[in-house]
Amino acid sequence: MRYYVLTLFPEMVEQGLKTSILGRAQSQGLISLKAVNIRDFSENKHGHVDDYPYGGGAGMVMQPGPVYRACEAVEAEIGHGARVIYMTPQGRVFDQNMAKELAKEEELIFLCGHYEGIDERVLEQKVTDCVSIGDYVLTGGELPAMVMIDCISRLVPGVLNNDQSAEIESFHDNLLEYPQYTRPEEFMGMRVPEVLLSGHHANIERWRREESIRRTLERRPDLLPDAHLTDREREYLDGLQKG
Ligand code: 6GU
Repeated sequence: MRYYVLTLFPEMVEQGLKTSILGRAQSQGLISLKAVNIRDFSENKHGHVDDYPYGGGAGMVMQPGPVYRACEAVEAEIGHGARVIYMTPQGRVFDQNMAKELAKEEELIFLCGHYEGIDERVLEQKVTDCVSIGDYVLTGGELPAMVMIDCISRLVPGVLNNDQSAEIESFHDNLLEYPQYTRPEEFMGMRVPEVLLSGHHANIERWRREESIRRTLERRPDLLPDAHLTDREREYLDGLQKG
């Protein structure tokens, strides 16, 4: 997967994605990241890329020219069509299913706005997808683009080790993760659940599934209608709901 991020803050994006698993994935060539500074495509002698909004109002608007030229440069480098994802709170809300779809692409171009947004005309010309990461407002699109890159990258083959890869399926199942414990067996008087010390793998598996179901009911009941439950698990859920 090759990511291109059009931004006024390229070092923010590079710095944020060079640590840990994504840093290693870049070193291994499984993913690559190029953060392109939109300011480099200003034709203004001061390097300005924003101006006052026509019609008045607060704040500044990013001009279409620098964004257009930055995007053209990246598209020329890629050499064929690629999706251009504009990060905006007005977009479709990102989720795991969208991540799975986007992980199939060879390249993705992220466009990050600042100030009060980007001139609508270049968005009309270049953007294929408008995406938000949730119903709250951030100062710019960089953190949302980094969130998407993190989420999509862990679906790229080889980025997670085989041990971690099973975890991919957990959200897919529409259930929250079960609780985890490690040593010591007792912490501040609280013991690790006995079943986890039993070595009885079928019982452990069943306990974990039930904890996932309980937790999903408590914290995210909206997920349950699409969860895949066995008949016995459905009875367990009914029992919880009856109290
Ligand atoms: Cl994609 N951008 C901004 N500025 N704020 C957001 C967002 C995006 N998603 C949620 N809030």
